[in-house]
Amino acid sequence: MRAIFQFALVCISVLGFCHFSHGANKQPNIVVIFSDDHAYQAISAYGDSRKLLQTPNIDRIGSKGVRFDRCLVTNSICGPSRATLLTGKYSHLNGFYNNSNSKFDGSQQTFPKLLQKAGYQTAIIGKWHLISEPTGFDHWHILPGQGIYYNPPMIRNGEKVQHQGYTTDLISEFSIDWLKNRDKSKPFLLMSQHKAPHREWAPALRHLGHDNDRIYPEPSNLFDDYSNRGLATRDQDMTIEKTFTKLDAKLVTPTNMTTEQLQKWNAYYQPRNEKYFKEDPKGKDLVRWRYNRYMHDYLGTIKAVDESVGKMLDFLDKEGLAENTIVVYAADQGFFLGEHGWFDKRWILEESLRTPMLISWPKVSKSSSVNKNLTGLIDLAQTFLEAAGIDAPKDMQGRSLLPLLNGKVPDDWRKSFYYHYYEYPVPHRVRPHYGVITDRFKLVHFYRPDVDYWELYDREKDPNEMKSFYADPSYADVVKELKVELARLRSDLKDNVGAPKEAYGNSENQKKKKQ
Ligand code: SGN
Ligand code: CA
Repeated sequence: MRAIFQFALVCISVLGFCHFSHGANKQPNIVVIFSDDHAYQAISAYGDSRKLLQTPNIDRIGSKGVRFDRCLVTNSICGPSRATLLTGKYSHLNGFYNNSNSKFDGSQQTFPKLLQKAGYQTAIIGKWHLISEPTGFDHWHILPGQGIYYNPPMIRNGEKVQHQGYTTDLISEFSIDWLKNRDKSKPFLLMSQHKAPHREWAPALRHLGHDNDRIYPEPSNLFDDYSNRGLATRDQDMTIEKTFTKLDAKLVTPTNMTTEQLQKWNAYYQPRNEKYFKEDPKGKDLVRWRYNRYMHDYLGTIKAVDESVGKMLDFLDKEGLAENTIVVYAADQGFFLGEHGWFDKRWILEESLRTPMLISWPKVSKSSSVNKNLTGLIDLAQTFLEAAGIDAPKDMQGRSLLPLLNGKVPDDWRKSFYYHYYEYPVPHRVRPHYGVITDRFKLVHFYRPDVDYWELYDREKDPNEMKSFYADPSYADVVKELKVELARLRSDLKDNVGAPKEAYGNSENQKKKKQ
């Protein structure tokens, strides 16, 4: 009798342990690998027609899970997009509108805080860019501001630290070290956030020359003349022709390298720069030269990011963690790789609105699948909470992607998506605009008094978004319907009261920072 009683006690305590601890793998681990300005055109899994580069490791996430083809951002720049990821809310509710004078209110609700409260160990390593100190993380080790590519200073749990090496490699190393030293009895959230491939696109020394001086295929609209669209499109400051600097072109050297690093850097760039000065290209030839330099450098930085993803996936495999770990690869927004003659982002146009997103959770996700629904980074907070068995707070504005991970799209999945960009005029002079996006159309309103007009894009007829159909009478019904839908979204999402003046940034601050 006593033996039976003891046996029952053991069973109860084992069951109890399984129920409450991570031992039973109830709650998944979460690894978010988040890069800065990574265009989907520069991930081989997305199959860009230019075949810009191979990213075998990022592609591995897609082959174990889902490639999201229409993952959109709510406001296509860094800080705002990151604030949306953390809060599951648009800029007008989380208060972070722009990169120039917004400061993240760290006392507000975020998904890392909710996971932490539910027993997760949480860490963020790499680019943060939200001005205030991170909250909701047991461990944080971040780049100040934008961060730099070589020998970066960082801030580790409030303390300044100086590192030697290439930033992408360091972030990768620190991320894996944190995993090695974690408390193994708890599930974890790790946000590993790269600086690359952000401007000024400085590759690792081992990747200089990665493309053997390839001449890259050009996008068909590299020489866009901006006709058939409004003033905002013509009056921006983000062209390869006019805005690209000497630093972008590597005609001057970065300032923060060691002598040894600089030697290797110069061994690659100097002879090529001499050739450039000798040939002294002008007009379209100059744009073409810059475009090729841009592609070499931008794609070069991604090589290190891809290697870093490979190391992380290998580590999870080796530790037996892969099966019950959600791995997300995404960026804070998309990027123009010469389309419309541009670099940078900000616009509601496809290249900057869409961000790459690949998610695997082998225990749940259907392998090698592709999702074409309208999704967003704003959906990730609720996705993680649902995966962890936590009820998402009602004021979050996305929707869990969990059903989509195994191919079940709810009938009432969204058919339209709302976008609102603010920062103006510095940098890049992109006018504030909001709009509604559907599978086929985009209705956009540039709405400030200096420039106030509408545009309509039809991606079926005009996939490169070279023309506004707003004034075309045959689209009158589409415009009418989309205006109703836009008003509905603005009201449902509570963005119909007008933004405060500060939402648009502070150009004086920006100028000072540049000096
Ligand atoms: C810097 C860049 C801009 C870029 C913003 C925002 N200029 O100001 O080109 O648009 O960051 O980027 S730079 O010459 O200083 O690199 S974001 O990714 O942080 O939003
Ligand atoms: Ca960015």
